[in-house]
Amino acid sequence: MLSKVQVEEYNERGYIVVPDVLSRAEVKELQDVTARMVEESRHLTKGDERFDLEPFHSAERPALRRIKTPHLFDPAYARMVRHPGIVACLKSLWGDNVRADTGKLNLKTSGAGSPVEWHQDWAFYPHTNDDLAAVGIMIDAFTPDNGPMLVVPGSHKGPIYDHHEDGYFVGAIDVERTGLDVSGAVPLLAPAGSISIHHARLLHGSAANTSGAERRFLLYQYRAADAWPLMGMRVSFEDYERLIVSGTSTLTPRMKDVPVRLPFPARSGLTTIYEIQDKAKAKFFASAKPEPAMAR
Ligand SMILES: O=C(O)CCC(=O)C(=O)O
Repeated sequence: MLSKVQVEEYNERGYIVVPDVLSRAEVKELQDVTARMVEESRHLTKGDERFDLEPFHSAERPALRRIKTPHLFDPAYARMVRHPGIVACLKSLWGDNVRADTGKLNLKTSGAGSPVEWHQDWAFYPHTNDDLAAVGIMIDAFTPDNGPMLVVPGSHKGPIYDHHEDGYFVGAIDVERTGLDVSGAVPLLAPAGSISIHHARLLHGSAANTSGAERRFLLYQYRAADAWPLMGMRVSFEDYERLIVSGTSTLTPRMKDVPVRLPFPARSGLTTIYEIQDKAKAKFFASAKPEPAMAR
């Protein structure tokens, strides 16, 4: 669980990093299963329901930018959704009643790894109130040069920025056009086995991985059980109720006066943030391709 000081820090800054939530054995298991997944993608030439491939992916150098809904594909990932250390932290923030949403694993392979443009998760999935957060499990150490997540402290209390371009939702903020000030951004740096919790309205993004080390980040989304999705449920009502990880559900959503702009219209056939943001013309972060010498 979080201390009173940690809860205050989260409420004030919109994020918190908690070290040592996972054991070494849990981290090792996640590293191993992830390496196996990358190996399984080796002969793919395009993404599928499990994998979003890096643009430079090849059989010689298999590289994923995302494993989609990893909890559906391996029990080691699934166990993390209800990890007691994680659930205890969320209960400290919102009380007993907590519901999971979905999850993803963002990989940034050494010497490359796609950036994630500045955005607010809330722009993708607004709810009836904003007690929503993403928990990021650091499968590797997050260091200044391996593309750690960057956050703008306190920005969860500010506006929801425009994530549209040319009339379409692109899931990214045009920093220049909107005059967004990201000069106060800080990187979330911590050893493997730590978690970050970031508020759904917090501004965040990440640069390419220019280091020689992997950066793998397993992200699960959670919400207070009385926050209901304005975009509708992605699953059946019965499955939605099964997403409760602590306490009980309710059919009475808690309503809060929160800024909302729905992510419509959306281009069809795009599933991951990378595919959606690829369509944005304005880019803040530079992409990186692996040096030929780094092929393996
Ligand atoms: O992987 C990262 O650094 C950022 C992740 C993120 O913001 C997302 O996938 O929505």
